[in-house]
Amino acid sequence: MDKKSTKDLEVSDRRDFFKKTAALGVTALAGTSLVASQDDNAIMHHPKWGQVWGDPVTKNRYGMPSAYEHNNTRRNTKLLASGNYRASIAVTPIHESEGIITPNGLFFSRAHGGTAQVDPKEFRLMIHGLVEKPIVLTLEQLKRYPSVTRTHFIECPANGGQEWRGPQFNSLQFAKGFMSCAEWTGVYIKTILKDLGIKPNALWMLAEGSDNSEMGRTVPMDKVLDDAMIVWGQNGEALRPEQGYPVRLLLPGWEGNLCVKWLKRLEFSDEPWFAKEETSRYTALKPSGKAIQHFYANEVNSTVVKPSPEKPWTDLEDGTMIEIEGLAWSGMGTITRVDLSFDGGNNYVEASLKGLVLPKCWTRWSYMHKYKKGEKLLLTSRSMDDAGYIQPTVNEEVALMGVESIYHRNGVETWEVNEKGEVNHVQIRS
Ligand SMILES: Nc1nc2c(c(=O)[nH]1)N[C@H]1C(S)=C(S)[C@@H](COP(=O)(O)O)O[C@H]1N2
Ligand SMILES: [Mo]
Repeated sequence: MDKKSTKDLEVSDRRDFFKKTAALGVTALAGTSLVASQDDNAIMHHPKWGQVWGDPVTKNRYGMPSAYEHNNTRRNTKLLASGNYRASIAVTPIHESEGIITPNGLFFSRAHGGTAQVDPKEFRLMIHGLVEKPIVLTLEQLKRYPSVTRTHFIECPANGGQEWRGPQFNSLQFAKGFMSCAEWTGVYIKTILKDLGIKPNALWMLAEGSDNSEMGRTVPMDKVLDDAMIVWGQNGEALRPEQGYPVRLLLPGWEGNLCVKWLKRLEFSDEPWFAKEETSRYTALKPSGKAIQHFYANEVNSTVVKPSPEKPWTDLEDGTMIEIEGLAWSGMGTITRVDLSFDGGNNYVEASLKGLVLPKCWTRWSYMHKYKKGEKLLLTSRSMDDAGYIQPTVNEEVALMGVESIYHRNGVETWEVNEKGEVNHVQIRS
């Protein structure tokens, strides 16, 4: 073992610290610290939790977050979706998110017929239609196919859809929480089709759920053969019931509604199912009255996470170095760059991408800012992806789509930081 003295460690930690902060583009740190030390004697007290035996290690067979984190929960409101609590949507507290993974208990959840409780022993998946060997699989049989693990977001295409005409929610959770990101484990459908044999005239795949809504969605074959997956693992454990336990469809980057949960049937066909039984696609109405029909991938998007209405700067002291953090994502590819504006989109600086930068995945970004007490800011972020897309301004988006749309809103979002450090959701028409 390396026997460095504490002093050595301190020195090298400090070196690392300055290397890192230099990499973040922070200058003028000499003689100052990121966190100002105040008169605070708390460290002098022997805390009460250290004076008693702790809970037995087996108290929670399935671990729970600290009781002090009780506010970090999904939330729902009757304003969202149908207003029926069973068939509604519970949104993710993005303002509390760390990194790019949403914990399973906080993953957003939308269910048209309530959350089904599927008995895995009774689960069957039927794969039929234009395949050489139609089959009915048990869960165990399905899991014998070679599996892969991939990190992807799922976003309801109605994320932010209440806000075409202007902000409705002074909240990041409600404005952008119809999405989450997880590490999924399952099998590529192309792997199964190699085994079963697909007929050349198969052009569409119908996926159907076994829940009360029997949700059906049709997916074009090129997506099926690209990266469509059937998944059973979510962040290192079985899918949660809210995510479709035991098995759901995952179409990386595409509309969340297509990712059918509690999956029971895949049928391959030479015509789109919605030509027969209409249940299966969302359209986007343009100002001309025409609709875009085949509108599947969630476009390049981003938001500032900290600060946000839920994470204001009211307690920040003048001169504090503060990290502005956000998320960027694109259903078309990998995030290549994120810009941040302090004046509502007139001028931009480039933010740094943090940690893993993966395709069709949340990407964390940050920018270090020296806070001036009383300053007023309009924080706007704008992201780009490797498919060549850039997030539109509000006016660009409205010119194309009008304001009657519900789905696929990805125009830039702005938080106003007022002189007290409070953060409000505003819309800048530029
Ligand atoms: N079987 C079934 N699948 C479903 C739904 C449903 O109601 N039933 N809701 C869809 C919608 S609209 C969305 S946005 C996503 C949400 O996935 P999540 O609940 O895991 O976040 O699931 C989709 N899959
Ligand atoms: Mo959705």
